[in-house]
Amino acid sequence: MTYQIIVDSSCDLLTLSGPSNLTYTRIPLKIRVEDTEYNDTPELDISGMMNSVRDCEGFTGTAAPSPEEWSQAFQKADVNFAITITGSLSGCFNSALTGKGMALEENPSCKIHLIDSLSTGPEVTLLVQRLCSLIEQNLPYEEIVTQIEEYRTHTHLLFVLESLDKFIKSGRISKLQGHMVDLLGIKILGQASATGTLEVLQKCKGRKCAYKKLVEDMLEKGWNGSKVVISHCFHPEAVEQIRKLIHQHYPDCLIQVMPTSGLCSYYADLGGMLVGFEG
Ligand code: X90
Repeated sequence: MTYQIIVDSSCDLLTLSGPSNLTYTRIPLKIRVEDTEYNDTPELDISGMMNSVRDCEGFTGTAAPSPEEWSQAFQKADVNFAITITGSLSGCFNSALTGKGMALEENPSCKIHLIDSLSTGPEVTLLVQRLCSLIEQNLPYEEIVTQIEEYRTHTHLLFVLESLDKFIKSGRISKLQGHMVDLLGIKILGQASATGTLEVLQKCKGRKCAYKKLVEDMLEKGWNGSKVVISHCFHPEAVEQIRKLIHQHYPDCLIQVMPTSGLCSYYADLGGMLVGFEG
């Protein structure tokens, strides 16, 4: 029996080490800067892409993978688990759903469990790693589905962003939510809401305050020192600040750190911090 975990490139995790019958596949979203299209693969020069976005006076935007791309991926294994970025902000989930239908038409015996993460980045990484360990334990398909569905009810995503510019421009948050955030020095502490939208929790004066509030909010959400995943957009110093705060509460807490993918970098922008954890 061959297994596959498929994500879109909103998941920052580039490689996964698991059992030999498990493949990890990441389907790239696209980032458009006027006439140039960047494929969000591990080879993408994210810093170069971000510079061209910054310097662009015309159109920039992103696009989800096509149903065909999902369908082709689904046909590579007997059992597939696919996780997408929140369907409330992206067409990825719908595209994967159509792709699933296409793949099942080709091969009705292949198994596909599709998950709308209602989130992105590090929370998806947590789901991937949990799926990997469930597959490693040789559990039956139905049991893996039950356990991952249970697990995801207590994972969370918090983030600190310096700008909501891309969300406002692309109409992914309301003008009201985006209101005031471009004031100098204001950092936004937010969360992936229960329905998979961007929810602003607080507007903080300065980074220090935002990171402190972030860790306080983790505790409020029932985090008790279990694994934390941090994705950051070119901001290693902030990772260290958050690491210190986390270790003040739980000195042995395991913290996994990685750079944001092209897609998350585009939206989170320079200095953006995303934190996934179990509540
Ligand atoms: O389909 C597409 O073109 C992709 C659209 C993606 C929009 C959201 C990207 C979020 C990236 C930014 C901070 C976290 C916000 C989480 C809200 C659920 C990361």
